[in-house]
Amino acid sequence: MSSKPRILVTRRWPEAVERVLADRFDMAFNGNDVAMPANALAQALREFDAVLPTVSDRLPANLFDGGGIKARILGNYGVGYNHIDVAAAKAANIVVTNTPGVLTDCTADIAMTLLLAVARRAGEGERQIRAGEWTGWRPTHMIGSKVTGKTLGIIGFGRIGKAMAKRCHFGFDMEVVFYNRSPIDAAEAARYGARQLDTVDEVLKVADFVSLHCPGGGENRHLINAERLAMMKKGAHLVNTARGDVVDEPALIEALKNGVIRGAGLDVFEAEPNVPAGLRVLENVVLLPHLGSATEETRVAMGMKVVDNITAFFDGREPPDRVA
Ligand code: 8YV
Repeated sequence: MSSKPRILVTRRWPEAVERVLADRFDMAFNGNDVAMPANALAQALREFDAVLPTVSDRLPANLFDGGGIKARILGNYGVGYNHIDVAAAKAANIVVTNTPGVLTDCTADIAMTLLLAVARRAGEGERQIRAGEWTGWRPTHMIGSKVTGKTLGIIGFGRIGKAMAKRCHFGFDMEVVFYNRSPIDAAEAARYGARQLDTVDEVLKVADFVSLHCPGGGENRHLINAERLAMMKKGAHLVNTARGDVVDEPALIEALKNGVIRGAGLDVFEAEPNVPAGLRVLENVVLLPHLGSATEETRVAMGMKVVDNITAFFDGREPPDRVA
């Protein structure tokens, strides 16, 4: 019998991180690397000292019900943790940690990729060439929207929102306005070339591009609904690299179909990996399979953050990235 804490890693992680985990802990994998069903996760909470979930695992309150819980920490692999009922975990005396900071740049890079791709119709162009349908250059071919010099509206001015502002303001000469729940010092906002507005609606009304960087779940569920989409400029584009549930997907599909807004770039969806057919058939949307943090450097750094968090916890120290 090992005296090391027993941990369950719910998906396969970068090899370099798995090696460190295997060295420090009595580690088990979910070998087939598919999302674990609720009953298996409930069982894991009763068998392991730590469970290390990802965004593909759902941990609602009922998983913590019924007693017999052994797990003392959930070391989430990712910064967003709305897939975990944190209050229920806390009530079951389970600590929850996340991985902030290390995925800021790569997530902002994906937001920028989507913004440029949807504005300049890169997905459509790719599809046209691959289908052998390009008939040659012409002055009126696949005309998009200019990005440089336009106004970006950011919802959620945390680390990733700021990184997006920096890219757009200093890289693309954009005017940047944002909504954030708490006030941001004007001098701090100016460092990112950005200016705070009082409401989400004010941002939506003036922005040519709206980029979402707020957490999912809770009061942010369907923050962008039919009414708010109607407030956006007719030629505006929406970019979502936050969480799928921040946007009412059926309302977005209607808005895109009816020209309420011009286009959308989406990295996240309400019921991943299910992407509604209504979105998949639209030409004016660019769709990515939740790639925000998907670079070698970032995925390793995220894993090492989880290692640091659970190591600190089992050493009796405060985990650096504790959220509950
Ligand atoms: C992660 C993300 O890959 O960290 C987040 O919140 O959305 C992604 O970039 C994912 O959460 C892994 O669990």
